[in-house]
Amino acid sequence: MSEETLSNLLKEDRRFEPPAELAAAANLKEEAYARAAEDREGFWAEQAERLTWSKKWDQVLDWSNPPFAKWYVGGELNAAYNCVDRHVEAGNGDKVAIHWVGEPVDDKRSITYAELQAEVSQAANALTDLGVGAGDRVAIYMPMIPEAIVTMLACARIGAPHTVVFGGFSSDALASRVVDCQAKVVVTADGGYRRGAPSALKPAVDEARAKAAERDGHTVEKVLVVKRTGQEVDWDDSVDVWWHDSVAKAPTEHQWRAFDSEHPLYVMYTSGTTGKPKGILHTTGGYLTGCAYTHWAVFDLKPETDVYWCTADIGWVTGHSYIVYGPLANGATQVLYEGTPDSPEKGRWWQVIEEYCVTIFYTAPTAIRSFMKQGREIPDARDLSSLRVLGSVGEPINPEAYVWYREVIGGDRTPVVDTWWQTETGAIMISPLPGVTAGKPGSAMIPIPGVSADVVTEEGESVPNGSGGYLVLTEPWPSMLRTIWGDDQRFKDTYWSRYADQGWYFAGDGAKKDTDGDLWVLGRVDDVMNVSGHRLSTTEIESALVSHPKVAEAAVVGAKDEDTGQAVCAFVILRDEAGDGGDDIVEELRNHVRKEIGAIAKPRQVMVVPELPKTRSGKIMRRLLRDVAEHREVGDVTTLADSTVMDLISGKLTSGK
Ligand code: 6R9
Repeated sequence: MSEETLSNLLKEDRRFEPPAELAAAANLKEEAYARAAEDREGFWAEQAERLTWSKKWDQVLDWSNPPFAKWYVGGELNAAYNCVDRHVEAGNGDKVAIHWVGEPVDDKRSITYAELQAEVSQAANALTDLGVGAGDRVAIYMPMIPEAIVTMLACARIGAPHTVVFGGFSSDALASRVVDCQAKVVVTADGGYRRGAPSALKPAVDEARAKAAERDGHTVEKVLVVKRTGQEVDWDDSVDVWWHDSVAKAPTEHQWRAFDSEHPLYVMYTSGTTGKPKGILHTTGGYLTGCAYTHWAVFDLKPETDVYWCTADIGWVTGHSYIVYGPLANGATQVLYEGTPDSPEKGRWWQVIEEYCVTIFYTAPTAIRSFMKQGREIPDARDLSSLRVLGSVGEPINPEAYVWYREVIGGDRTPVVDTWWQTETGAIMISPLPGVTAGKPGSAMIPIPGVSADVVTEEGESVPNGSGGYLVLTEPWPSMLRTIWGDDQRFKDTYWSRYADQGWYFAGDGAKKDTDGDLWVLGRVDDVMNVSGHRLSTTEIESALVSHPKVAEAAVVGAKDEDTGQAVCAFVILRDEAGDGGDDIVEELRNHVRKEIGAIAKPRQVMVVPELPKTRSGKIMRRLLRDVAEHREVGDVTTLADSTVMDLISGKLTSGK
């Protein structure tokens, strides 16, 4: 990354100091950095004290067989007890754990910790009756309804690792995950709601079960089904069991037992660009410690007064760590939202924030950009003054979106925490602290206390400030993945082989240090382009495009080019008010990038499109755009949130309009 491009990205040079009141009462203060650096293990031992252990650990970290870590060795605990029962025992049984907001507008329900305890106990009893024991795997394929969380916690309670498969995935994707982790039971619903209409889930489970049996000889023994939409479903009495016939009738008391700190908690499959999905394994004590600590520190959570809302789907790691395990371990009150952001009206999210007086809000840049596109009148019509901390996750947040988020949603008052982490890291690793850090739009800033990261060259040299390289984590951390399910070798090869001599974790992201030493995550290394020998970040060019007043969203890919190795190809969505952008829109945008970053970054092509292909977690699937840019047949679209988007894009481009 050259000095010139770096300084361009930093053009937005405002810094946002933490509000004085928030800083004064902040959960984590500046001293924490030094404290953690002095005695890492001591610091992590203190964080583990947030949990209730049935048996205390003998050793904080066993790193004698890297990269296979053991945290809180010898300790025992139950994750569900920590997320539910202990809050009831502490006298908070009547406190709301979940304000569930269903998609049909009046479908809502508030669930207290005591109610959650009863439901989780019922589900634990029912799963036990279905033959699920400690160590057995349970696949969960459900909409965003409370039963999904209840099922996850019930699994944790009986020591059965869950694997949640996003409800938008195909039966094929479900089958491959079920087979990979040899799931004994699948928990699902007849269907869920999408933009007001019921959409079926159970048929995909039936298909997946058949595929698993035919192709791989794997038998799913039972399918537990929540009646959500009431739509017709095929039924096999020997396999299928209704939730209302089993869970709802089971005893509301269940005796939990403690599990070893390293007992597997769940397997989460990452979408992976190609090949077989990777089953990321998280275990109990370290993972829960990481979630509880970061949720408390990064969002400055005050469980007595805050109302927290994370808009992720539970089929994604963010839903696991920051809807289920972090917030519930901390005894928070949170909103759980079933629907899409703009259904039945564009301002639905802002209405929910107003209604529940949400104080902490956590979402993805892609959502923020789509709201920018709709214009500020929509959020301005709502009272959002309850908000005090805003979070961002999933991809780099471009400075324009950061500033809009802060000003329009946060009333120019709230800190924005840009949180970098991965399925593999289990919890937030790099982020500002809302009461400590002077926020810089676009930068995830520095590792949080207890985490050690660096940006290094191919050879493993730490890069000086002002330069870019690869992001690595240089010390083990409690919520780190333990392996790839069933594939220790792939675990070593993927994350630990590139810097094997140093023993560092290779994150697969490019990053740079600015002149202050703050970190800017640039995106996956495979998203870094090389144009005429210059390294260019897709994000940087996207950011330049989005800073143009007519552009709502942009995705950039590097396409093969005879002359320059790779060439910059941009796909843009225009803002509603820009209409078709005018005849010269393409030239206007190419020149805009030239002006913003430099001639080297000027796109070879700019294509105006109606939509961009995204996964459900909001990541743009650049691989598909690269197929378009390189005139190939478009590859596998099964992990797209909306698989028709590619047809829309191709149609638009061939019609030339
Ligand atoms: C939590 C989650 C991980 C990848 C990661 C990086 C990108 C996530 C980011 C970010 C820049 C941030 N990413 N947060 N990039 N700034 N704040 O997203 O997990 O789905 O496994 O994705 O997402 O590229 O490597 P996961």
